[in-house]
Amino acid sequence: MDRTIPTFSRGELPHYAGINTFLKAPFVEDVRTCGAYDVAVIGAPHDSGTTYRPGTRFGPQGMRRISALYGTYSFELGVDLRESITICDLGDIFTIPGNIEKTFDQISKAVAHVYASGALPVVLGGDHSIGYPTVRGVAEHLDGNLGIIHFDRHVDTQETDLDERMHTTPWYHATDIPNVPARNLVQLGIGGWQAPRPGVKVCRERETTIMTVTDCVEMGLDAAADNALDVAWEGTEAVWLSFDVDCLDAAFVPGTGWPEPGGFLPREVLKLVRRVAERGLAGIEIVECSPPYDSADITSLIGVRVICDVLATLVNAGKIPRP
Ligand SMILES: [Mn+2]
Repeated sequence: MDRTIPTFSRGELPHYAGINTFLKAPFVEDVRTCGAYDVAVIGAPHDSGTTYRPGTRFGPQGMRRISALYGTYSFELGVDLRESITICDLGDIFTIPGNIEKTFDQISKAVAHVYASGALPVVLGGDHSIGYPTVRGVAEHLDGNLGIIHFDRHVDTQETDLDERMHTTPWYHATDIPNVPARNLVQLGIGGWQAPRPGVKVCRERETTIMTVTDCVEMGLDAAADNALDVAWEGTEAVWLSFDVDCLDAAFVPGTGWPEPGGFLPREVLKLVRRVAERGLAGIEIVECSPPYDSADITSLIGVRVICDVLATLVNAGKIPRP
């Protein structure tokens, strides 16, 4: 019937064909032009900060690949991302395996560049050590303070691990930045047997807010989201969303570094991220997605889904293009 079907696959169709940027968004080689887009996706393929299972250096590739499964329209949220905003894929940051500190510098420079351009940074991790340099990159371009909403089973607040700044340490160093106060760090989904006592001690000393899965479910997801927003936005100018896929129950995220049973259900976590995105975000990162350990791409898929739901929520709330 359709005589306009081209010989070569271009654009979204067929979904299994083509070159997989994030949501088949245009790849932008000249990073100086990223400010022409509302949203810029960048990969941070770094797993030298892992302390158990590695493989998150393949996280950006894994999420881009399975993002081909999605169109840009959500019936439920009433948004077509392609109609509402412009998205580009900047490719990956040049990271150096085995050189965590040099990689941190690279990530901060890249995120700072995107944020300063006016585009909303969406960072595809990478292990959770990148949380420190991403926040550092945004914070240097703010006049006021930056809050952090952090989804995870783990607190990630100890000063060092294995004598280095690993993926268990980002928030200790992020909340040492003068305009990133620890009192504006709220952590949702913490629990199980992998929260190290040195990290919990730092949370107590710095008075961060920890909300366990039980806390969130028993107070109700709306009340939990309201509480998280109150903490993160108290006296701050902007809020960063850091989403560790392991905040979900281990059953849903086999492709991650430290799986832990008893986490959120996908529908719970999707509701929470949509609620906390309503007030606007400085950017978002998805971390700890390790495709070599994944099963049928389901871990990469939840990472993509969180980004899409957050972007649609920001569109509906009038928060992108960034005000
Ligand atoms: Mn974690």
